[in-house]
Amino acid sequence: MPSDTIAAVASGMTASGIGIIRISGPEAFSILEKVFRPKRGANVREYKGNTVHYGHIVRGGSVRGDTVSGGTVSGSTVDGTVIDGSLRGSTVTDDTVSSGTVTGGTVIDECLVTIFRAPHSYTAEDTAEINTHGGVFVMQRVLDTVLSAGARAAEPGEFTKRAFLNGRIDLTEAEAVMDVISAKSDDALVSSLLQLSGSVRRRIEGLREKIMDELAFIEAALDDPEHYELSDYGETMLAHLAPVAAALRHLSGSFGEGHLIREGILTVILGKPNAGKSSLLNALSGEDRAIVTEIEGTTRDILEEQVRLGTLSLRVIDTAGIRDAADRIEQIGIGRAKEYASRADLILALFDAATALDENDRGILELIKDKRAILLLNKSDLAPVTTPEMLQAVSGKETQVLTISAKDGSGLKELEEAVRALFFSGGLRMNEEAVITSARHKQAIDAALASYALLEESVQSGMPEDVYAIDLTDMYKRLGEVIGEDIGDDLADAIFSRFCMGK
Ligand SMILES: Nc1nc2c(ncn2[C@@H]2O[C@H](COP(=O)(O)OP(=O)(O)OP(=O)(O)O)[C@@H](O)[C@H]2O)c(=O)[nH]1
Ligand SMILES: [Mg+2]
Repeated sequence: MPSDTIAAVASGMTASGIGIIRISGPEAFSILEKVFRPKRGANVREYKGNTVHYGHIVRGGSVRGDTVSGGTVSGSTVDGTVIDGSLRGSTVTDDTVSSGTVTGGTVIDECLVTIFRAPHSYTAEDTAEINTHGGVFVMQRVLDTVLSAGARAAEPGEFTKRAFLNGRIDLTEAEAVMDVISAKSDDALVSSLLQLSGSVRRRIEGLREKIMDELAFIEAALDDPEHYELSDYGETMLAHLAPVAAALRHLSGSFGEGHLIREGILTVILGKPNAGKSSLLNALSGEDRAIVTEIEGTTRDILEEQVRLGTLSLRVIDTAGIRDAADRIEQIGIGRAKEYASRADLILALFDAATALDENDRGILELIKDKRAILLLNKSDLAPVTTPEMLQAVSGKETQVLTISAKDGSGLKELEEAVRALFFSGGLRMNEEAVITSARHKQAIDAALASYALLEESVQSGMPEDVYAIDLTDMYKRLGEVIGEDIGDDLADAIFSRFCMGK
């Protein structure tokens, strides 16, 4: 159990309305006492949990054990350090300062302090959250003050790590916290909130219990052969465990989908020059991200944008128009476009309804032959030279052609539905199902399945029963890794260091 007290800015380090400095650990309240002067005198160390207190953060004051009154802090510099400009010259008056309250010192900022008493806090430790004004400079000053009063600067993710080490959350929940913070779409948020609520943990725990039942029975029978009959138990055991293996395969299989939910679908827009690729990127992102002109070959480099399409998240890549270009820079751009296309999850192949299909278009159809692609006929707001039927005929693909206009945004709703059908056919039943989104979870589950395969082999080749126990133990341990049992310190450090500061 951690023994020191840590502090960090828990809100982002950018100018905003409110900044939060979080202090957690056994000394949280005695450190707070040194830096917080409440408006109404009260013993800071004895504040009740789940209460909020108004006052000021001061630096360089001293904690007085006796009661004084009329303590006045003016805006002048007391300990030689600079005071936050907005408070300079103002007067802060404490009518009554009771026992255990800081006196003197420089006012850094006015604030609200929220008190959480162990174990009812995020970390399960004594925690104080100081809400200050959200200026970067002020937050840094308040944090510095807290650190010089005895707290240690927290590592990224250390608050969440403590919640885990103190047993308040398991590892899948801790990882979900990070996913919630970085969720880029509604689906990603729903899946991480589900994980945070323990859906993956409960699923894994249920499966582990069944494995433990078998293990316990075999161990008992080996210990006490007079009372437990083990002969031919192998087949019975496999029959008991078949649903466990099926559930594990299902979980492992959900990773592909989970990964797409979490990272976003890598979507590459391909098309001949002037088809409207950059216009489509702009329409999807709702911003003027890419340069659009009527000049062919406008885009030369790759441009990436995270886009929300309904509840989906896409990483959309705009590329240079594909043609037989003489220009050297354009050639390089086209090379990059092809390279991205080769590793895309999805290609949006864009065709220009206002021009005739040409060799460049045929080249693109050839390029996407074996890829997951949606054919889009753009500029539907103009008089058609190429119709959907003509494109369909040339493509020879079963794929349906969608008509869109990057200019007026028509057809984008249908595009969303097409993407959803392509990737999440049958829909995401996330309310009922645990979806694995972490590569680490998948690895551990696959390792458990490998142990299960060994177990099947042992049974089929008539190995003695004590061999079963080895594979069962291994399965049990591997699944324990998912929820954070039996994980080494290195792994825990690696996981939590991926968190942002202050979480
Ligand atoms: N009317 C109409 N014009 C469009 C539409 N989409 C794009 N355009 C126009 O087509 C021209 C080319 O658009 P871009 O988005 O630059 O095309 P691009 O495919 O990125 O072109 P390159 O970067 O040169 O490969 C611009 O003049 C756009 O305004 C559309 O849906 N309707
Ligand atoms: Mg372009």
